[in-house]
Amino acid sequence: MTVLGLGAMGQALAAALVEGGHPTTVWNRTRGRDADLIAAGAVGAVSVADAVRASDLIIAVLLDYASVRETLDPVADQLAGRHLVNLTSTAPEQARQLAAWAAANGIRYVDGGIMAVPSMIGQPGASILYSGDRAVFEANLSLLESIAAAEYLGDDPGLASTYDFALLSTMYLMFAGYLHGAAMVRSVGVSASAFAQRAVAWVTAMAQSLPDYGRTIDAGDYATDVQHLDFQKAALDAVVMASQDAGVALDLIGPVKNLIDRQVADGHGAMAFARTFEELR
Ligand code: FVH
Repeated sequence: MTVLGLGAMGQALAAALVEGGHPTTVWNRTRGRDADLIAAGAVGAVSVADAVRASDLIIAVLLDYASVRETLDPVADQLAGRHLVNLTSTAPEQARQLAAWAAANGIRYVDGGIMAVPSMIGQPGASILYSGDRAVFEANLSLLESIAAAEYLGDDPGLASTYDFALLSTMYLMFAGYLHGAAMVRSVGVSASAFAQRAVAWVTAMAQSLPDYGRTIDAGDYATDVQHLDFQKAALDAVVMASQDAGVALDLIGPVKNLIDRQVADGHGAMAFARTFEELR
């Protein structure tokens, strides 16, 4: 197969493929980034057209949608009839546009969302979500499994990217929550490392309630006897006051308080916190 793009992730993917014994051709816009891979057994292509012609399966791991189009548009003819797996992060609608572009050029297309950092590639724990042309996914499954656990989500090429960014949103907000808490306890002399240990235990315990949240949301029934939004409002008011006392900016926690205040003001105070889902759509 061919890997287009030898940034941190492209290098990791190509290295795992070479290590797995797969004949691998690599290409990168800026020359010289293929040296270690060639030393390990990969073939370095001098042009993207040569790289595409070398394999039936092309894996693109470029910066963004624009770089994918800039790289692939000129070689659409050579890509025709081949399998293209795009692991570049793109918004769901951009993934659908790429799939439409591929279909118009006779290219079989699968989009992927990498749920791993480069050091995880080829290791247990790395996973990649795929969507688009199922036959392409299935035909290349054993190869794809050699870089990370592979899961197919469905025909819609935007699905993998939607899941990818939904999980990233969950991750960013979790890290942001930790940063806010670390800033609070710093006001009483606690190190970020010490707080991290407590945060891991607390976040792990709280994450166990996510399936309950999911069931509540899917049922659309937000009635609750415990910890309703009126209760949460009191709690968030206290958190905000404690944050202000600690001299911590409200950029992160403020929007959460606003969401709760809005629902209470609209008469939903007796509902569960999970009702906030409805405010976000
Ligand atoms: N690294 C990570 O942890 C994350 C994990 C989740 C998925 N992302 C996405 O993977 C894509 C590639 O990420 P990366 O880490 O390899 O990114 P860079 O190291 O910055 O390398 C970028 C490569 O893209 C090439 N490139 C940029 N612009 C162009 C262009 N106009 N034409 C052709 N190639 C282009 C760049 O080439 P060069 O600058 O060396 O010439 C690199 O090969 C990305 O979507 C992440 O969001 C990684």
